[in-house]
Amino acid sequence: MALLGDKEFFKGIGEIKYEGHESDNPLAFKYYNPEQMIAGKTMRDHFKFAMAYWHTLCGTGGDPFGPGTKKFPWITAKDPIEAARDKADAAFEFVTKMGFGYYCFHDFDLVDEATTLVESEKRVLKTVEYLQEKQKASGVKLLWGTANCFSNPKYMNGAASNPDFNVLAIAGAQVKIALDATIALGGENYVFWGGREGYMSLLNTDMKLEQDNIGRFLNMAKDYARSQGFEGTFFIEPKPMEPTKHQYDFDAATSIKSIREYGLENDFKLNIEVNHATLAQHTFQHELQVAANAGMLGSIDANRGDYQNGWDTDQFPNNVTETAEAMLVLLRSGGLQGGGINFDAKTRRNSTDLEDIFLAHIGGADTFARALLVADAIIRKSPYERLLNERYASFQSGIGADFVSGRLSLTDLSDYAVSHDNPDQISGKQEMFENLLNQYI
Ligand code: XLS
Ligand code: NI
Ligand code: NI
Repeated sequence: MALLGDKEFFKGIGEIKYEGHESDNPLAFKYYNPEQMIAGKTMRDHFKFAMAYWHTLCGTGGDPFGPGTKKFPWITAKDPIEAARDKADAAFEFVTKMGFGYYCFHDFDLVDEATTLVESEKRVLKTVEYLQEKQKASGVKLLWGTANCFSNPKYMNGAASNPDFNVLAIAGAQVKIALDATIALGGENYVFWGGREGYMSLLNTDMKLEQDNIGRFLNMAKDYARSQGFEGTFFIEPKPMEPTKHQYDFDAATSIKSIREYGLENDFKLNIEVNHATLAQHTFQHELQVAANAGMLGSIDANRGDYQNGWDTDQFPNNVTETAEAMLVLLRSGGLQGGGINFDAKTRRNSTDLEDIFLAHIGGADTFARALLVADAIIRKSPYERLLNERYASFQSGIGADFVSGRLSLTDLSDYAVSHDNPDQISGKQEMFENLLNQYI
């Protein structure tokens, strides 16, 4: 491995290699084999795995009942720029050792926010210079950047949806800095997750003005980025609740409607997060399919929720069955448009060894790899496609095909129905489809 920084933080851990599922080495991939070809592409290119700066390098495990538990050796320097460089060294050491090609960040994951916008911008730009060097030395790339417009108490009433124009303007300045940073680093995409864009009580909320303001704000951000030469894709990341009770980008369907209403459909797609899907009472695969149907399946934030509790636990993926269903959607819809698979996931508060961060990402990558192998085998070897097609056979010829091509009126339906009003009962065969999935796992 090329020497990337002055300090090595993950001592004793080398490059993580593919060893196959017979291997007992916890620090090896069992299924993720980056060079393996699946459906015409390497696994590496299907996934474009990315590390999330915030969870992996910033979150030390604090919760409402106690402080952080993790002693990260890259969070020690007093000087903010020195601390940012240490963090960048840790980031690139980790991504390189994992053999992942990408990382993602919020502006103030990179470097601590200062007390003024001007000073904050200076800090971000200085850190970006260092990241440019790191990217050049390692070949690691930026999957997407974003702005944290939700942590600072200024944003307690929202950012672009804030009832106070002053706060909206500050959010604009912050997004401009984050866009500049993303562009300077050759970022392939830019994400908007609506942190506190939503409301707690309708009594004090002008919902229409707030949503229209978000539309104006997103258009400004898009126009600015394009004027600066950004050619990547913008993503909206839906989430139904948390931190606000009613988040405006509730789910994929709601976000697609907003994107079209604001006239952003040529520039925006969706970043679908597993745990956000399940919080919205949908499955992950449902959200992927909704996005794919609109031509907006852009990227994935990979994690999983907890079946028993109702918040964003951001655990690492390990449910092969759920992920295999998702990979079926991915393969059948032609893959991600511009994005990749970002592990928006954190190790548990009591997982305190630095090694645990590797184990977690290995497990996540292997879950996706195994799921992709299963989905690919189902498509190639099983009767799945045929069975699915057969279910809709009545639309493929005769009067059903006429309906699909728009040649029938309601009277035509009625005329046909009077002589066909006792159709055969056709089973949905759900259990057979489920068994097929099981067979290939
Ligand atoms: C929070 C979101 C966040 C976005 C980036 O729930 O998942 O981490 O991915 O702002
Ligand atoms: Ni996310
Ligand atoms: Ni999340």
